[in-house]
Amino acid sequence: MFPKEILLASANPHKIEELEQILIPLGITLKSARDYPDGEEVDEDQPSLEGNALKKARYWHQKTGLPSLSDDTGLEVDALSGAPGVHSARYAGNNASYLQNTEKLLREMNGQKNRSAQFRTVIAFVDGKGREHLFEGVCRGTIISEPRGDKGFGYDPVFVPDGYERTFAELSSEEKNLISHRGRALKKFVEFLG
Ligand code: ITT
Repeated sequence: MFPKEILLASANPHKIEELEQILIPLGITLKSARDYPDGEEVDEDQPSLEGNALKKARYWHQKTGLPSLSDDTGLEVDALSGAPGVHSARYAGNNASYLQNTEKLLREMNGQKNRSAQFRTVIAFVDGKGREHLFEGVCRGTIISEPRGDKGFGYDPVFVPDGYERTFAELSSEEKNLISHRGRALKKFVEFLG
């Protein structure tokens, strides 16, 4: 049985949009941190995506009593031993913009022959009874050297998913959701809900 209401424990409007696109058609009412202006920003200080995802979902479940879903995502680049990984949001420093993070990535990748990488999303779900569940989604691809496209967010303009020629930033959100790390993790979550 689908819960009637789920709290999306994210402050990232792009992520919220991608999550809404899949969950709203299931008839689930979605709330987010924006509905609770007194909510605090959860410090993402854990060493893994799993740890940060659980921390965010637990905080919002405790605050609201609602089943709460969070998403922690990292770009894991093979030639950089998995960096920026869990540090993807602040690769170029605290409060770095998407552009600054992407520029740093391209500098680190300068001259690299092996450009393979993956996005990995961990969704944490704390259900109405406080039980915790984790779902993972991976999307493999290649880091290109010149950004292309203006859709999506984050590192999308430099990531070409395997089997495609366009970057994530050149795909519609429907196309991205079908094959993306987040879309795949969400699919497992929806299957779990039954
Ligand atoms: P919340 O924790 O509030 O959900 P956040 O932006 O801090 O939002 P993450 O720590 O999970 O989220 O994201 C890390 C960074 O990874 C994010 O700032 C983007 O730069 C990048 N990122 C996440 N999902 C992405 C996607 O689908 N496409 C491109 N980049 C993405």
